[in-house]
Amino acid sequence: MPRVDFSLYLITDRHRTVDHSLHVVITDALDHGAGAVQVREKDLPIRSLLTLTREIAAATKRCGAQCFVNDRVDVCLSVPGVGIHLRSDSLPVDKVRRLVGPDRVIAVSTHSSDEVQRAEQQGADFVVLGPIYDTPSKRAFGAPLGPTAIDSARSKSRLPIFAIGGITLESVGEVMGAGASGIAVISAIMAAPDVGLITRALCAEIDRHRTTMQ
Ligand code: 3NM
Repeated sequence: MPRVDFSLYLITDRHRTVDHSLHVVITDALDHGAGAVQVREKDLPIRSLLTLTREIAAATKRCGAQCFVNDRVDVCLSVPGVGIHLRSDSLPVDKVRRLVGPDRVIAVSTHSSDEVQRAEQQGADFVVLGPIYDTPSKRAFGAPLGPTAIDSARSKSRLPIFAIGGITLESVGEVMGAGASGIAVISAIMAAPDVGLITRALCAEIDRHRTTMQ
């Protein structure tokens, strides 16, 4: 079994949900095809983050999905089986690998093909690359990279690359066509009025474009 066996990576933001609790959104998304969930609740106190990560890890396990925690090696080590998602300026991947051991999956946020290559050399299991499109939370980092950044990173690295930043149902074809292994989303699912419906649609669109590429 490959360490990265999913193509729809859901990232949490409990402030973005509409009409539903975070738990309902996550359960619905997992029931309808999300293959991994990253717990990214930067403003939660550490004990609440630990509790939430435990709950989400139990939900992902029930569905055969994977759970990651954003940047907190201590929380990762406190919850069996949980992976870690590092920022591009977090502790280096090789140092984190020594802390978490060989079995935990390590993901890294990247913003250029150089960063993708560095993550690969240091032993990451996969990267997210972005922002591919405009997304409000990342405007401070300058212009979006555009889908050609995926092509360029793909040609220099064998790591699975997940496109992130403003990904919607309409853009799945373009990023998969550029060589993405999958997509990472916050608002497309978190803020959806019908989480099950959009999750199924995103999975179907990913599959359709994967098939087209083969
Ligand atoms: N990281 P949405 S873009 C958390 O480019 C995050 O590294 C990004 O949210 C990066 O799917 C991003 O709502 C936000 O655009 C993704």
